[in-house]
Amino acid sequence: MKYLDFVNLSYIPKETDVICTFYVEPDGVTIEEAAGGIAAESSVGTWTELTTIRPYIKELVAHVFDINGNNVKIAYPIELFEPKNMPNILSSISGNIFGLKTIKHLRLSDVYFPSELIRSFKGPKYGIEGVRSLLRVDDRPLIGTIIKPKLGLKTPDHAQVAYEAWVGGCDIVKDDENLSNQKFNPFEERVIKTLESRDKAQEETGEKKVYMVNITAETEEMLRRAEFVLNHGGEYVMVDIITCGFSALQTLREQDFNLVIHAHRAGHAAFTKDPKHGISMRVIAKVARIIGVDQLHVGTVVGKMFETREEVAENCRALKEEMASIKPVLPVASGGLHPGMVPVLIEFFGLDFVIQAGGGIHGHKEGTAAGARAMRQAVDATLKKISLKEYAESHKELKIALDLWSPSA
Ligand code: RUB
Ligand code: CA
Repeated sequence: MKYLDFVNLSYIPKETDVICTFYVEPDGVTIEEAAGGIAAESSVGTWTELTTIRPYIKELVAHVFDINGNNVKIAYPIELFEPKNMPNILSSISGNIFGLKTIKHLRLSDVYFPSELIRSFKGPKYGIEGVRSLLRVDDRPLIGTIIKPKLGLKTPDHAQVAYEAWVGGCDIVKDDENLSNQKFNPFEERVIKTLESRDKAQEETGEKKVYMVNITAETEEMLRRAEFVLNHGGEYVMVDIITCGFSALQTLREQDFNLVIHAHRAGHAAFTKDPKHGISMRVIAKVARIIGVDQLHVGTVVGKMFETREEVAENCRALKEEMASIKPVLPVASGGLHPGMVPVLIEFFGLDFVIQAGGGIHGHKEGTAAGARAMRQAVDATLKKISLKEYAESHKELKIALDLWSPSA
């Protein structure tokens, strides 16, 4: 079979097919040839005709069934993939094809996964509803903070900053993506001390508080850390899903621990940022959901990160849309957020998301507790449909935050 034999524009995809949408820029060949090359190399073909093709191989051919400008759709028979094996699936649909010489730019922009494949994975254990009932908050976005500075604080200071964030009004405190088990803040001691702060804050405020401790490490060590969290009364773990890898994430999820999994996506932009090349965040979001995270960073619309409104909306849809009856995942907005941005965030995300701010809380002139209070006040004002400016007249923490940071930059 030649590359062009993989182009079949009259093919009607089956419900059981995996369907990929690619953006393709050919280099020195036609779009048909480039698309056929992708379908061939990601299914049963190669650069030359083979003497080893048997008649039954025909059933396993991937079909380019739609070409619209540079956008190409390819349908893959489900038999090409091993269920419950995400690395296997991704090695086909996002593997060697990125290295083909005849393709200048290639982006896997979307994937449709058939129910049968989705159901072979666990999916989220808690999802949006589970997180909401754990936190006992159902009428507003959840408010979280990342302890800052991201690295360097010693354990007692880390636990103290966490305590202040909780009493100020945060529901969630989380570690940053690169805090693990460094000498200045060892993992086990941090879990113990920070959960003590959590208990104290819960008692004083009467509100449910949670600590998302970063367990990112080599897989077996990560499992050990998850158990440590569980045995010390923690309810949440955070994993850097890109640097750990999907297989490690799946191993964690397969344990079925009673732990909510917060997914940080540090490193995703190495392949999601270029609109012409790589893998879209929407695809990462679907993969993470199918494996079984409960919360995932999706971008912010405002703030310090790059994604467009359209991309963030796509990411949210990937987490919430109907998908073989697996639970929807809670989107997390994080990166350069502060209280002045809350109206724009709530308008865009609605109520089901986490507003997560590091600098926008610990950078408050009067400290962490005041920063958390300002964030909570911004949420209260927005839900009461009062402008932040007006609310700030009677809420001094919000006033200080608004004076410090411009409204939606
Ligand atoms: C936010 C922060 C988050 C990143 C991740 O800190 O540390 O880890 O923004 O962003 P701050 P994303 O609130 O001080 O900016 O998940 O969108 O890539
Ligand atoms: Ca961070």
